[in-house]
Amino acid sequence: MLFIVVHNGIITNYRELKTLLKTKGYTFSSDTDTEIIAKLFKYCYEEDNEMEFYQLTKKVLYQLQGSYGLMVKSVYYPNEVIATRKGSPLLIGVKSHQKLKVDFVDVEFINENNEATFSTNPEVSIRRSESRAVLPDSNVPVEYFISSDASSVIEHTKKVIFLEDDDIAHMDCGELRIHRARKSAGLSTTRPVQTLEMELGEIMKGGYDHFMMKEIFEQPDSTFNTMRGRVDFKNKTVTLGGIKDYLTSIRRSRRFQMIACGTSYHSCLAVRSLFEELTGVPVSVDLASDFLDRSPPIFRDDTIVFVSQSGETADSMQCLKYCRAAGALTVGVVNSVGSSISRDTDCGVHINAGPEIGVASTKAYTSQYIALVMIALQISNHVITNAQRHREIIEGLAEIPKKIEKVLKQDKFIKQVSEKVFKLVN
Ligand code: UD2
Ligand code: MG
Repeated sequence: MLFIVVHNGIITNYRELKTLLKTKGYTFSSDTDTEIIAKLFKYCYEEDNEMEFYQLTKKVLYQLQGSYGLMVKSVYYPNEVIATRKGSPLLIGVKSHQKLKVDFVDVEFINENNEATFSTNPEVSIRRSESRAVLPDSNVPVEYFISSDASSVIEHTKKVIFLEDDDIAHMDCGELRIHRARKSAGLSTTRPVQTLEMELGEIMKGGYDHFMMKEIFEQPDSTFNTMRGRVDFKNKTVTLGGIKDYLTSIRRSRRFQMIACGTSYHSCLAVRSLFEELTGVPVSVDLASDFLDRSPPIFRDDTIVFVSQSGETADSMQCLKYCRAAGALTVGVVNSVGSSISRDTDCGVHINAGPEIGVASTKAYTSQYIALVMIALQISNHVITNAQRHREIIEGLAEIPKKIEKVLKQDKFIKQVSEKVFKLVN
């Protein structure tokens, strides 16, 4: 194991790369796209083993297509770690017992013209010594935490650096430097060390054994929070600040396309018939991966709805890029404020369910469903013949938190029933 890789995302040209590496005599022990990354590192290293780790990484990234959050270690570079991203989120938590000397890290541009060559320009050494990096002094160790999500880092440190696409973070004996895989115009040349606002308590398990349990039991609150300030239960109206300026365009659409993955996809399926009933416009629901495979025609007057808890779902992000390029109106339904999908959609609705840590989605699902119902209500509230139906639905929404509470109160009973049922099955 000469190179160790941790990978989140999908390498789309891995078949081509695999074929190439096979012709060079490489063998593979898995069918994963991730394995080709490690092998490609080895291949590039054997071609030229004089390079620094970040230069080698640059060379490898030049070959990769798709999306990745990537961490790499190697026996050839002891005490060094690489963290890099493209299309998948990645951040570095910085923990030190002493106050950090810098509150940002400069991005080091070494080779501005040619992405694939690594000249040893004399300028490099000057730039290096001038640039600000996290440089621990030998007595005060610094720890780094590499993660796709701030919530997993927060129990260790609140100081984080969010990497941008194509950033290569190089940690070497405690020093952290950030390089670029390729030149991109207009991008900031520093990465600030940010302090997370999130409180530890907000994401801790709060008395439950599992986050999933906690999140299931949060639903009376989370569903209410989704509607808070948006549904006027007295006057039976809905106002979504996030889409109200786009209503004219949305109502002009002859069809809606919903795109999501996993549980979010199911919330789209669940709401589809109500959406069609209220808006009178056909609604298609697609898994992001399926949509990408087909690359179906998208028109300028289509409204495309992207549903994602994290707002970072790689496949959905790719669909978003595709639909934007086609000129369609894009609407996000997202839990994480500031996430990629939230930022890159034209407009949207944050579901405000609070952080969801459990991998199996629970409270995000119920809040997505409610958000989508609210969107359907808002889009169709200019149609007078809908008024009575709208009132019924809003009365139904008002009851959801209490009804969930009632069900959850029966958890002991539900457990007893399931224990009995599963015994029968066994
Ligand atoms: C906004 C504020 C909320 C409160 C409220 C007062 C934020 C995040 N929300 O809530 O804190 O001050 O106004 O009326 O500051 N968006 C997208 N894509 C998405 C999701 C959202 O583009 O996937 C946009 C949306 O179009 C809007 C902004 O992000 O411009 C905030 O969306 P929201 O749903 O949080 O908006 P709202 O009015 O409920
Ligand atoms: Mg993978």
